[in-house]
Amino acid sequence: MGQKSSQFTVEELNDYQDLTYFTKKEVLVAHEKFKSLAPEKVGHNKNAKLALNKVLKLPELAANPFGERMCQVFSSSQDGDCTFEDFLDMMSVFSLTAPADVKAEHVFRIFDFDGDDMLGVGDIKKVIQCLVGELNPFNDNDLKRLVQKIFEEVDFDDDGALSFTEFEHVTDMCPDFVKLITVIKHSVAW
Ligand SMILES: [Ca+2]
Ligand SMILES: [Ca+2]
Repeated sequence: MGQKSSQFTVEELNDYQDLTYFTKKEVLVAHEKFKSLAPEKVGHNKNAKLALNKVLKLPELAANPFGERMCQVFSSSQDGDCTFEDFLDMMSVFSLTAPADVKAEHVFRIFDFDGDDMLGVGDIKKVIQCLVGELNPFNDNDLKRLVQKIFEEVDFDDDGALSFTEFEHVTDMCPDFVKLITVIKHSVAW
């Protein structure tokens, strides 16, 4: 009596703590955020699936140029709709406590728009377009040159696509790319 009731059992919280980079308390904070997006649904089903447009109302995602793409990557139904568990995974991977290599792996998946496990010219163009948004300062030639420059720097085996290993070098060699990744890290970090 008088105690705030949780929608989770102790076992569930222990499991989430083991499976994420969050403490139990942080799991509950994440759930409060998830619930605030659709209290009527999540209030009686803690793991209710929310439509992509609801999830994107989270300020951290709304402000992120890759918000929609991130939801798609973490969505267990692969359409961007997220259950709490999908949402928790996403928040956890981009939290401050998640290791850099885990973040890099997921950034790679987010950038790999066509899902072929390589970052091709088309993927990198989309990444740049997401970043510059509607204020696009590049014409087609600028964009082409920029992509060319990136590939000259980091496509070590000259196969016209970046593998994950090549992508890992990007952060060292090309400061602009570091910025891209930091955008994601910072806007979701909390
Ligand atoms: Ca690809
Ligand atoms: Ca390559």
